[in-house]
Amino acid sequence: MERTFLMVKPDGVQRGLIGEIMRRLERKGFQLAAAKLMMVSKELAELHYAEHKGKDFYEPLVEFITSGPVFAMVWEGDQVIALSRILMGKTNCLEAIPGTIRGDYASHTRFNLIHGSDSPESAAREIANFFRPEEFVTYNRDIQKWI
Ligand code: RTP
Ligand code: MG
Repeated sequence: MERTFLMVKPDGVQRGLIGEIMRRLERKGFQLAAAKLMMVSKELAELHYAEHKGKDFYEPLVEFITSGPVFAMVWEGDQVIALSRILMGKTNCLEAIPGTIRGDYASHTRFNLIHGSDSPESAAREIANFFRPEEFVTYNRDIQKWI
């Protein structure tokens, strides 16, 4: 069973898309393990996006992600890291296919609604950056045997 860090970005919160995004993740069969509405500090944004430091989109990205509340989540399930990236759609708005979250709702490459960890290593690092152990809830859902 994998865990991944997913985050509705400030554009998704402002546009009222938290529910729509969570609905898709729930119906795919993933289980919510932790979630919170929060502001991202400049320090946390720089830690989270450290791999992009120096790229031309880095400064506007940090400004964007700290501009308003985000909805931070940890989801779990078999292959949830790769499968949730497929539900999200491609980063480039011209490549995000309709049917995906970004393909259906995003029309800008920076303002692309959702972040998702891209590997098990990123997931572990990002989860630890955003959540403390006591913020997790473990529980059984009967639905798990069907998916
Ligand atoms: P994320 O990290 O947010 O899940 O997105 P990602 O893996 O699909 O994309 P990544 O390459 O990690 O880029 C991080 C975020 O930076 C913004 N971005 N802007 N050329 C651009 O203007 C550009 N490229 C990337 C997007 O918000 C992207 O999600
Ligand atoms: Mg990324």
